[in-house]
Amino acid sequence: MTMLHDDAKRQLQEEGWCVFPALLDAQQVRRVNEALDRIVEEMRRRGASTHSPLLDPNGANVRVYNLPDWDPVFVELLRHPACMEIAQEVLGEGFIVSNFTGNIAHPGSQPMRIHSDQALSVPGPWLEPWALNLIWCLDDVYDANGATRFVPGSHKYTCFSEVPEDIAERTVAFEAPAGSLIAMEGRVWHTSGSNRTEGARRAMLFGYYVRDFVRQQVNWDVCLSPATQDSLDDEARALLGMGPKANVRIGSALSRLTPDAERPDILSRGKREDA
Ligand SMILES: O=C(O)CCC(=O)C(=O)O
Repeated sequence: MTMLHDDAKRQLQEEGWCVFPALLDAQQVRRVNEALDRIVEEMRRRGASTHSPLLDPNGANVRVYNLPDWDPVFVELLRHPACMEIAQEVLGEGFIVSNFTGNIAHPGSQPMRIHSDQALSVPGPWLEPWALNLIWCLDDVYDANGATRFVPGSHKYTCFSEVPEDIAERTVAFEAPAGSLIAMEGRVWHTSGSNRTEGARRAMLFGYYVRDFVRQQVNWDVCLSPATQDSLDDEARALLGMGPKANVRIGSALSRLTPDAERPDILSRGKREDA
């Protein structure tokens, strides 16, 4: 099955984002939400803070990290066929998961600082998408409950000096029903919204994928418990960029281009010998 029809490809390329509705049915959304609730409950039981003061102005935003370590359902989400297809389309051959986190915005939550994820991971100029956020909506998301807000056209900014001063006023809220996936390439500037409802929760999960030469935000070999690591097959480990080898894909292709037999003589003789 292909998710990516021509219109979606065009929108991703021209606008930097696209909403894919109904990728999870109600039962799947419930299963992921239950797993998320269990994490928050367990964090509270352990006395771990769910407020990230560096990111959010107050504790109405509940942040959860290291999702693949908590429940296999999160690894399934990272490997969802639609995610693989979209990542291949936007990032091309050779992408890995840099991070996977959740942000549950409860009433009273306030926006974080506007940023692009690519600007957080690599220095400019940002000329191509080297990063991609694949965002799972676990509730209906809309302006009033604090849906992620993005700046249309901002994937064209190539450096900080091109970011306009009135960027906050240019933001627009994504709208998507629970079970949707929002694809937003790494150069799109965005922020969390403010949840101005009386009681509507807004839970979203952020799968952050990067080209495989970009250093990941977290080191899964360290963050995942031995039990989780044992549960992963080779494909999942490769997607998480795990194992002893890291940035070797481009190099292996280059060495195949220069077989020993074609090496110039000077290299095998060595300069000193000639002198
Ligand atoms: O929660 C949101 O809507 C945005 C979160 C985000 O951009 C981030 O955590 O970097």
